[in-house]
Amino acid sequence: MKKVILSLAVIAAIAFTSCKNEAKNETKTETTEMSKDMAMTAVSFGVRGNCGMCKSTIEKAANAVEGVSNATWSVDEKKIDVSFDESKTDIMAIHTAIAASGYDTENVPGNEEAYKNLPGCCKYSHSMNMNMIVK
Ligand SMILES: [Cu+2]
Repeated sequence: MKKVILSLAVIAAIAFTSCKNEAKNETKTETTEMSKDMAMTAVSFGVRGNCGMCKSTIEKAANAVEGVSNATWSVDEKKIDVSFDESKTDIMAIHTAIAASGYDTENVPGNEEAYKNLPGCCKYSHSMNMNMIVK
């Protein structure tokens, strides 16, 4: 019986220690992300598209702009979240790059030639709503 209690105490001690370590790690990660965010400008704007292939084309176009650190397009929201370094590029350059790949943004219509060359499943409707609110 004593042995059982002892081993329980050991397990509890280990669990407590590992919890403590986890909490420490979380705090560390948060600080790193925060300082990264401060150096970067984050914007969101509407971009039309249909599917996962659109997603990779749109994100590739945005990420190819120098100074863009992260671009994520949401198929449900028809919206892209972009983080970029304002000393290297601006929002218009990102709109233009996405439009050049054939996709309409809320400010720049997609390049027609590029649109024609999109795979059939990606030929989105030009009247599609953007910036959809999704729960
Ligand atoms: Cu597509």
